[in-house]
Amino acid sequence: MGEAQKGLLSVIEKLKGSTEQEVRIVLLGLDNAGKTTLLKSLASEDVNTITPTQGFNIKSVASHGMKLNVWDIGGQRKIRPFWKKYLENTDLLIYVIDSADKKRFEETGLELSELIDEENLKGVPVLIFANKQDLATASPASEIAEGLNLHTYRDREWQIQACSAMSGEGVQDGMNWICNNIVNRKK
Ligand SMILES: Nc1nc2c(ncn2[C@@H]2O[C@H](COP(=O)(O)OP(=O)(O)OP(=O)(O)O)[C@@H](O)[C@H]2O)c(=O)[nH]1
Ligand SMILES: [Mg+2]
Repeated sequence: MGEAQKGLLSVIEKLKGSTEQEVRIVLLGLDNAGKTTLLKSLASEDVNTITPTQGFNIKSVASHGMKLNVWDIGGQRKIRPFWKKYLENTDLLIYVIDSADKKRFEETGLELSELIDEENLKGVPVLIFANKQDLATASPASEIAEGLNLHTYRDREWQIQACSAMSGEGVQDGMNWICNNIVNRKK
């Protein structure tokens, strides 16, 4: 390839890069819900060596021609007060629930309803992953949706998706919803 062609190619590449849509996603949920496992699974990384998140992780994942910048923030009780600091300019919230942790359904529901009321998340679409469906004791997504009163959410798009971050099952279905939703919103 000649120098002129190379130059042209790099200009085209730069233009392509600059038009690529960037999307800011925050990934929240109680500790042990499986947020980091989900993030690693999205990035096709090993999911077997994960430890509790003390601060946050961020990864950029390419999907449907978009660049998804995903912020995974630790869910331990002592870290939750910091969630609010990450919500500005969020395009989408992913909320992860351990579907087998029935003892904490109420707690996770309260945290979600507080987030939904945040000014910075006004009208922001939310995808709820009913995670750990591979466990025999997991509640079905429909039951979790009912417990969370999702049908009362009228000010935003929402979706609940059953998944296993560990096996990857259901994760892509959730990502498809995200990408279709964002594409539709920007039209
Ligand atoms: N069986 C099963 N275990 C899972 C699944 N997803 C995550 N886990 C396990 O749940 C535990 C917690 O996962 P993490 O990804 O660290 O959870 P987290 O939400 O990031 O937790 P914090 O960083 O403390 O907020 C780990 O032992 C994971 O292996 C799943 O789909 N199925
Ligand atoms: Mg984590």
